[in-house]
Amino acid sequence: MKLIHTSDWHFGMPVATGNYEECQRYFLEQLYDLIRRERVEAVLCAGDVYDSTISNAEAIRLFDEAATTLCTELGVTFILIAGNHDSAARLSSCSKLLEASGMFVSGSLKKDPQPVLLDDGKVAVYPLPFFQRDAVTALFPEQKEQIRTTEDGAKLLCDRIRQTMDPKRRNIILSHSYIVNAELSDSDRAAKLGYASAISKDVFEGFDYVALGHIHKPQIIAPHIRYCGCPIKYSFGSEELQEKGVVLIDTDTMEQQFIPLPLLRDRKTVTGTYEELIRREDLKNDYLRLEVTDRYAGLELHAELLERFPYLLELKGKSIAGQSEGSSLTEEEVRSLDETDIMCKFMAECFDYAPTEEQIQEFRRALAECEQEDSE
Ligand SMILES: [Mn+2]
Repeated sequence: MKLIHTSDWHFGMPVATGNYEECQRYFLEQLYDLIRRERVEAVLCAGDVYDSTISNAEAIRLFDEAATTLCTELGVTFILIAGNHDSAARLSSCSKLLEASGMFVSGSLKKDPQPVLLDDGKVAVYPLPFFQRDAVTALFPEQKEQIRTTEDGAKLLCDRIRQTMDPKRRNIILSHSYIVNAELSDSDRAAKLGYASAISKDVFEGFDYVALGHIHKPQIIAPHIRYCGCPIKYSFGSEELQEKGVVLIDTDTMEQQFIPLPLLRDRKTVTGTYEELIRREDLKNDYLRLEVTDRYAGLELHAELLERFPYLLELKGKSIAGQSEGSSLTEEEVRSLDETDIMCKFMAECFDYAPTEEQIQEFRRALAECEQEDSE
């Protein structure tokens, strides 16, 4: 049978020009076409269906429509796990009831996840929703001492699956996790903060295929372990050059194929003079970061360019005298700065002036208040 591995839809993600709903709808249409064309029988979504744990009404409606189309109209089995962006409880609401319709949702972590059997039992799909170490120690308090990291937890859970799994089946695991040395994109916000919870690919030994979610760049970790990546270009930088799509798997041969899917809107960083940029008719439908080399990036220029390029998200102008060329920062630089440094750089970049001493004091007061609230 054929199945599709997808992940990180991030329904409800906001963007300066609104949200990505029309792009996500376009992706779903491509997905449905592929399912019909290839006679796909199951769709596996490895987490982050939603962008937020408190998803908005539009995002819920979109997910509702997608799930209904997949299970009812196209008749596929839809298996999904919660990612770190999803609310495990909300996502898995009515999950027992939904199983009758061919939808299998795994929200919070289970001691012994039961597989979803497909193709008359020839294929078993084990759902391993996103978790951190604490979730595993809560399930196995007697082994708390041995479970020191997220990786220890993942290994324990996979060991338990391995004990009962039938090697005659094609055993597939769905996991929302950060594998050591996976390559990140700028839209991997949460993953960047989660270096500590990275796990080794070796915990998945013995599975025939590991369908990963969490990291937005499609990539092969080992021949049978891969990230399909998110279906839309959610950030600038390296993600601009990535191909987006899904992975098609034939469980008879275990052959995998990355199927690139066309995007409604591409995402581009374009540098040029004002005259060069305004003549670019080809950029009207894309998400843009424009770098104008011969003008300052003021509100007026921004408004003018936005009229021409409705999906303009970022604008950079030439830097003012005395400032170093190019005011953007690398990630390492950001990590070496404290909050006040970052705020000063932000002000300099957006408004072309450094904050006054009074503004800095005000900022520190506000920051202290937030920290106070956080610790309460
Ligand atoms: Mn994600």
